[in-house]
Amino acid sequence: MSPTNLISKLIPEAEQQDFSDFIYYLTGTGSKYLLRNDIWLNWLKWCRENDKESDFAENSAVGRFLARVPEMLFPDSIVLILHRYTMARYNIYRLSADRKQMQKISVNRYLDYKDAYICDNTPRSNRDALELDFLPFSDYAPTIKNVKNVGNGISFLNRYMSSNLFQKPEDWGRDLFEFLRIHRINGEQLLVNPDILDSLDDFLSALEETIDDLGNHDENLPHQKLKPQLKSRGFEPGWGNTAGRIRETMSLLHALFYEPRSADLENFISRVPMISKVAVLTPHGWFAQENVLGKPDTGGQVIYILDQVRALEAHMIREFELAGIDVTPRVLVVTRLIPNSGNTTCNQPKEDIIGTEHAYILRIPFYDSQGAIVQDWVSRFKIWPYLDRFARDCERELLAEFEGRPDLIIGNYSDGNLVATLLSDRMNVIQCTIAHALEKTKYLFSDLYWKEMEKDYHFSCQFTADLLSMNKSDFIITSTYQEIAGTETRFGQYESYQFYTMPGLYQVVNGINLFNPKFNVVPPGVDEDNYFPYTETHRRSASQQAYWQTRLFSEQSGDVHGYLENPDKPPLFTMARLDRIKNITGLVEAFGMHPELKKHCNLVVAAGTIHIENSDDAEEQNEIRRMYELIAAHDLQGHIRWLPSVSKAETGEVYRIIADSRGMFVQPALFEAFGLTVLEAMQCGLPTFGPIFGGPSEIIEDGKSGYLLNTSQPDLMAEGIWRFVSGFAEDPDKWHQVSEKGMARIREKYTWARYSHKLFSLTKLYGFWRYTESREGMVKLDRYCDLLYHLLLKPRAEAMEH
Ligand code: UDP
Ligand code: LCN
Repeated sequence: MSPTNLISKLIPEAEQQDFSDFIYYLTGTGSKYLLRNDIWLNWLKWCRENDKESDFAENSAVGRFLARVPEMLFPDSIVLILHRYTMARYNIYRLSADRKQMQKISVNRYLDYKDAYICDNTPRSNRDALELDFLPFSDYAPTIKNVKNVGNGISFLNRYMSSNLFQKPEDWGRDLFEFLRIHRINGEQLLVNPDILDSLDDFLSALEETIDDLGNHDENLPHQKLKPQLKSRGFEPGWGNTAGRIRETMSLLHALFYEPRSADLENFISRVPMISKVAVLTPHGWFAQENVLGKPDTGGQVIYILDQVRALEAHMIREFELAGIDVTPRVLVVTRLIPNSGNTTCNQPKEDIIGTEHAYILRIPFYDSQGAIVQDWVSRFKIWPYLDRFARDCERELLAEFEGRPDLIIGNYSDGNLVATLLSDRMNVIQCTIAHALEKTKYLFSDLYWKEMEKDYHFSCQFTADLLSMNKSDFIITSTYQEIAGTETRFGQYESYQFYTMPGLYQVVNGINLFNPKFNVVPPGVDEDNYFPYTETHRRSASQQAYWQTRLFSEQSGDVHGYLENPDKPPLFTMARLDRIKNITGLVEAFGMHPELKKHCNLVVAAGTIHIENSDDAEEQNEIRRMYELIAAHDLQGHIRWLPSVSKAETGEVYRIIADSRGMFVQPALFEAFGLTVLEAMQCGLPTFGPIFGGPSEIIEDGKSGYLLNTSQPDLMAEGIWRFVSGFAEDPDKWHQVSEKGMARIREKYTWARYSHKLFSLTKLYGFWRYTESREGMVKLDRYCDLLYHLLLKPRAEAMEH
């Protein structure tokens, strides 16, 4: 039976000719493969050229269909269309050469086409490819049904476990009781004395009596005074620091056993002091507290982790205080020791983290295959051969430093997540994954053209490591929802791992289940001591202000390029690493090509270095060259200042000075996984522009708390900025409105206090889940991942060294 022709179902008859004409137009562009942005820009162009009415592009059936097409492939005379009919769900269509027949094809078939088409030598049906499929392991875990709930796994799991507690009290109630009975910190028994309370029934009657008794005490009575009485009943410390809090915690637990509501489990479990030792893995190194900016891969991740560690420690200190126990929390950031580390401290085995009491950086060297310590910095793309040994060394060091196992292992970025996975396996410790940036979405076509890119990027190792850690980790936190499942019209970063092919290596037909409750959105915050509104003048330092006022706009200095003819014009400011993806040169070009922008604004750039000989990174050197070319080509002298990167502690004041001059912050990246600078600038009160590609599209509410730009082309970017700047003339208050809304947005959604509360709740809830869930599925997944690690990833990584 031939497959059904779906064209009439998808495109109404009245628009079928437009659809056909547009596809014909696309085939005429000569592209083999188009992604969403190009498809959409071509569509807008086609509509203009064909005099379509203004709303046709967006509102016609063809427009609505195309808005949901992330990829089109043009093999021979047919067209393959990936249609994302709702978030994270797809149909794939094959359109016949006459564009009249549209038939569904399977994911396997689609990947075969891609293989065959991209690699001319691959046979059309690439049945030889290794097929990776993680879907069968999904059967062992509950799955979220509604895509709107993706990223809020904690609520789902709460509901699931609470209803189990209610419906199967004999199993789940016992599990919860056992979970509490085994609870110890640093060898000290907490909550329940297992010798006194050895059955669930005894425990529940003791709980009821104690709740009643506690009601007779002053609620502020300290725990110490109640200790003997509680102990005699079988209750150990950890319930609270006062009679009132102990009673509250016990009542929450009591309600869980008798009339559980979904929030009770999270409320109760988040009070249980379970975590005191946290290991944070970030192996690729160049991780320190000063002078580490400038390497291509030491940006936001370092800042994020240092702020995170401070927030986690502060949270644990407060938690132990409220629980009425005397425990010192410990957080260790484990990274690579680099003997040749310039003016940084990356060659020191240990470094205390400023602003904490007991957190420190622990550095462990990489060893090569001959057993010698690797002396120099190694790019994150080339560190794969060292990680297996590094993980083993970490295990030993962590056991020694913590005098036992950690309670939580947090991985960062692909390398840290892989090491966290290996450690979590060996030590049987709960694992949290944080991607920061999944390079697969950053580097377009990096799966299809992996072979060409392998020499520099080694994506075969990186994407395999990503698959392993995302599938194995207990929970994954992301900074935005779009990082997981994208937006109505754009791919999510994790979503891009659902199915893809790396021709000649493998085809992934189900790489990750986005509907697994392990996914949780937990956005980071900003360091509120450094980043505060420009209006809080009492907090600002006059001398720092004076210094940066001159440095930004007028100082003649050997490390600054350019001058401003009219320094009073509002500055467009940008600050980032000078690598390709940050697209600083795209902004310079946009500014240069737009006469009105040039007339009304100045451009101030803080990025990299102006001296090419000071850069040891090829990508950065290219960008430096391009900066000079653009400044000359667009005659920008008198309109631009280009400064080297700014040290972290100074960046807050820099944003504020720009805000004093009614300036704006522009983050022009081609793709930004999250974008800490966007948060920082908004928090300081700068109207902020960010790309529609990636995290900023979720941080900024377009037109309200900032503006989103299509950064793929300089003219589109310039137009977007000009729309706002030109609006000042009509509405002089506009700048203030956007500034206010931006600050409010960050205050509301992005704070480290909220972050740490959520992270610990997740750890505890998923800890309980790990304890109760059926291990059968996990064992099978472990075996599958073991094979992939030992037979595919490890040999590839080892081969890199030679
Ligand atoms: N940063 C800085 N000085 C600079 C450029 C950047 O201190 O000259 C900091 C910036 O304040 C932010 C981080 O580096 O905290 C960059 O993080 P983001 O998430 O924006 O990008 P990433 O570099 O991680 O891709
Ligand atoms: C890495 C990135 O590329 C940024 O987009 C993030 O903001 C940063 O890490 C912190 O998560």
